[in-house]
Amino acid sequence: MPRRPAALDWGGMGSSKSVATHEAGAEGFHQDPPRLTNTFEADRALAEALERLLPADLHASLEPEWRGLGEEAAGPLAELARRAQADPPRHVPYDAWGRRVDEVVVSPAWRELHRAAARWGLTAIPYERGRLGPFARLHQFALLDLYGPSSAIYTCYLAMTDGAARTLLDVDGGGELAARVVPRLTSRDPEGLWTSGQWMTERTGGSDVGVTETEARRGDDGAWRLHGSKWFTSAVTSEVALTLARPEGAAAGSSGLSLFFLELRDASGRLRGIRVDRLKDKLGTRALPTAELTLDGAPALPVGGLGHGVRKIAPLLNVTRLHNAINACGIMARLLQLLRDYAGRRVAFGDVLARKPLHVETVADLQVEYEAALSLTLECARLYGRVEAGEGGGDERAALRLLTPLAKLLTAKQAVAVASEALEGFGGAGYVEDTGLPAWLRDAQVLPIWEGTTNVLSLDALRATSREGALAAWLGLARRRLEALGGTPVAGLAREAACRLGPLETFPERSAEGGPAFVEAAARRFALVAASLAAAVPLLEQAAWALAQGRGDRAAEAARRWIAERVPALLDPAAASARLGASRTLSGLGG
Ligand code: MFK
Repeated sequence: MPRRPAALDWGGMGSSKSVATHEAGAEGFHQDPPRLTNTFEADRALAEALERLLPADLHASLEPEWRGLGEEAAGPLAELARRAQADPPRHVPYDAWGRRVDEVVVSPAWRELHRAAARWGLTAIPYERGRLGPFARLHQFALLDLYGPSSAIYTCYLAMTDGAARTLLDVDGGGELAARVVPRLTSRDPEGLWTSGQWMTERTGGSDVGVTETEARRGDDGAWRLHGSKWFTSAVTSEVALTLARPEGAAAGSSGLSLFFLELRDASGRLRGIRVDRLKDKLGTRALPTAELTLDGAPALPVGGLGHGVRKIAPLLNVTRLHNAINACGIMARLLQLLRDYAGRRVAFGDVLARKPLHVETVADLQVEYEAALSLTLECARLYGRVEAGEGGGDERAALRLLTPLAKLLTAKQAVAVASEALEGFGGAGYVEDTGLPAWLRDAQVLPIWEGTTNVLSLDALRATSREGALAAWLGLARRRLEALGGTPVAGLAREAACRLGPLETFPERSAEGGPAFVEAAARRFALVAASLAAAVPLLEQAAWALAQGRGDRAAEAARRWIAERVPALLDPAAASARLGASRTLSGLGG
């Protein structure tokens, strides 16, 4: 049997598997499909990052969980995800006797994925403070990286549930509501875990939430009821939801909005003042029920008093954005695993793809994308865990505020690009539905859209920079960490990365000279450069660690390629100003 060449050993710890060839039986040629094995054991980048980031004793105690979930993800969970995607949710508006019931029927497999999430503690871990301290988010994110690609995007429920728990604790910390609901949202009991929706998008827009039209009216009994409609509500089978509404008479704009909590059903399971108008017919995430809703007197409770709804729901946004990032990582990891396996099976031009230099080169480039995405996302998880445990200083909190939108926007774009290239790596099979491969591209495409588009997040990064001093805080931390790599084999690369931080630092000041239109037009470039450099810092640390531990030069090569080839350059204000003028002409959107 031919051996897999070293160049394709980038990812797998168990890559000694022999290479199968195609079979040519009585029916003629047919291809050997890609196969999954333990997804944790196949992911060296994840395993080594966790080894570096966690104390040895904690790492040793948690590794069996990652290995266990990696085994489940390769087998039973992947099968549940396949069944959930093949049996999408249905809206049943009326029962057989004409009564409006608005049931959303999901597949049994979907419910099993919920139970598995509870068993693995996927929304519980960050709130079990005593157990893992500042490392809780890292453990949770490692598990999500493994569970996500075998969940048919059940992770959407988990993201919003985690975000709702965080928001209730932040906004209603000592209150009765948080005390009653958070334990349900963070339960490990498969039958007791509640999930939460996050209803923000209305017909007026998903980005410009300040124009929300839903009204909150207070009845004579003092209770609040919501009237309006919500245009995209994922996870509509959840028990509870957080949403925004404008109390009657409140000011226009986002500060006049209030944050409300809803329990969706009464004791008999019927929706309370909520009508499901229809389920969305989406490009991807087809196992996930996403509905249009009418709120017709839905009972709701204000969270943390009235007003400043957007500010109050922000913790939820920040949590779900980080979940988005780890989902993006999961998709990339899974496709790389499948590609590597397939490359050992698929023969073309007389040899397996694994020995075709151009194929090897292509897969290696995708691995660089994944390692950068994972480094940045785990960096956020590390910081978030420290902040939640009260160990992160003000600088770390501010840096996290910036890195959160950056991680979301960068990794989402990477996931779409990697999914597209990976499908190409399977040739025609990547374009055929019953291989299951096209779903990856469809699902990846939601990642840059929901929870803030790339442009909205670029503007959020600027907001965090100008209002919250987040850029300065992160730059300070990044410089110190790059300096600490002096004397290691990656010192030269660290110096190069540090040099590229300079233009970022002066960007806000320089761009302000160009006026508000220029600042806005340059925001995406700024965000992509900052995100790429934010990924470079932990990538370099990982590389230095791997070399020091004798783990080979995989991580160093990923860091080298990332910094040399993938970090874009900032435009200087004069060039960018000229570019904005040219963009108006080029786009046909005004001279
Ligand atoms: C697999 C993973 C799945 C993930 C789950 C997917 C489920 C899908 C469900 C959805 O897609 S729900 C819809 C998601 N919608 C968004 O993400 C909204 C996108 N739009 C924005 O993020 C806008 O930037 C925003 C609505 C926040 C703009 O609002 P405003 O009110 O016009 O902006 P403003 O005035 O700057 O912000 C109001 C306050 O919130 C300010 O605080 P102050 O009142 O103290 O001045 C901001 O600093 C604060 N704020 C805004 N964003 C923040 C934030 N604070 C912290 N973090 C943030 N990210």
